[in-house]
Amino acid sequence: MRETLTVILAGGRGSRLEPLTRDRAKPAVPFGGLYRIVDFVLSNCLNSGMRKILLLTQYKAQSLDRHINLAWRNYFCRELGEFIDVVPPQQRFADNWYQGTADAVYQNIYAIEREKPRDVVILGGDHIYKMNYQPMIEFHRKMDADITIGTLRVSREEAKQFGVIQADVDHRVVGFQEKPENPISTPEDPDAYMASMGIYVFNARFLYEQLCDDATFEDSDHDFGKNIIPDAINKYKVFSFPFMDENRKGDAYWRDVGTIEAYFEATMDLIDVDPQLNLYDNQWPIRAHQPMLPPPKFVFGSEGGPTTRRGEALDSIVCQGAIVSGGSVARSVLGPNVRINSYATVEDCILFDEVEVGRRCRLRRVIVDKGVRIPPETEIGYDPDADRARGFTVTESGLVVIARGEELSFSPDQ
Ligand code: ADQ
Ligand code: ADP
Repeated sequence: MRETLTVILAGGRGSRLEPLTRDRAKPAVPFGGLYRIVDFVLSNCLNSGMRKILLLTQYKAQSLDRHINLAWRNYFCRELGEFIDVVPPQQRFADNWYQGTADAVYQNIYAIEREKPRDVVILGGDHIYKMNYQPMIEFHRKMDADITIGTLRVSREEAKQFGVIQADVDHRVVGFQEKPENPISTPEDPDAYMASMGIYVFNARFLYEQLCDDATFEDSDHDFGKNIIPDAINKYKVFSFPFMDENRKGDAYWRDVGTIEAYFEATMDLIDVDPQLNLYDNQWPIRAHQPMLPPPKFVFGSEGGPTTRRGEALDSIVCQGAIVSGGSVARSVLGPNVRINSYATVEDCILFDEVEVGRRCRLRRVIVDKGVRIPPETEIGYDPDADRARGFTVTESGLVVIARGEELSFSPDQ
């Protein structure tokens, strides 16, 4: 592992996650109450023993940068050759910012070479999964591969959004389609498709050569999925490493939370009684920034009488500092310092840090960004047209997203 350098691509714009990515990069978007999306890949790195990390950022990196400093810097010891460096675009070779993902790596080629790694592992910064990368690196070395691509079985519909791989019985990649209209299935099952997880192990020297070559091609997008991988298939040794769940002996859990719907579904997966991605597994801890906050508290409600509401949360995740006072929460995730007031009902919601839900509010299938105060007696998630008219983002399935700084002045103040 000491001969491995890890590069995490954390510069995705995340436009399909708007408005959650309005002020922050996609890897910095909160997930599961306590975490940021990037904490999953970083926890995987740490748990796999990968301790030389370059995190390449691009858009709106301030929140991400601060998070890395608060949550991650202390796990790495420079004296032992370990580091996590957040690298903004270098603009060394060009006036513009990074073009594709390969360009992002190319612009940092000196920082990579300086470490003299044997292999370079390239990972996306915005997927939710638990994976030990060691077996993949060992497989790459055993096969004497130039590139090894992490892959996963998906359905036809899903396959269209990913790179799709065709491999022979020895896992040698013989075909690759980037986000194809007509994906090609695996030979053994016409309903199964092998998707690229966008994670790669490269032989370091081979990577330098490919990036330098690609940089000279003017008509290239300078992207791994669009250029580097498809161009390498027939010329070099490219292998597929299928990512499996060793405990469940089947397909592993991996989610691209690139859209609001996918983000919501993956969050709801955490609430399952027996979740496929278990956060309570101390064999594979997912680390996060844990501010010093008091424990969550549940209060019976301030007024007596027959209509008194218990403060309760069922099938939910509730973070430190939250107070549920006389309100009822179900199938939801409450971030740190959230307040739920009396007679409010919150169902199938995701509330980020410091959201306050006023008395008698009714919220259903709503995602609320950091610090938003919902005035008393507000109803959200019951009438999509009304929600759109208030300026909220409403998805096709009726999920409502309330952005940070949204003025909620349509309801009487109490
Ligand atoms: P996409 O996810 O569409 O497909 P892309 O948008 O290039 O690929 O993002 C890959 C990763 O790089 C993301 O983590 C993103 O945040 C980051 N990123 C994008 N541009 C960047 C830049 N200029 N600088 C730094 N980071 C950047 C890719 C592959 C597919 C594969 C999917 C799996 O191309 O073949 O199936 O990932 O999600
Ligand atoms: P996060 O919510 O991800 O922790 P921060 O609170 O650090 O992010 O904010 C990220 C960036 O967005 C900062 O540069 C901050 O100044 C900016 N920002 C915060 N709130 C707003 C807002 N309401 N409108 C515009 N920019 C904002």
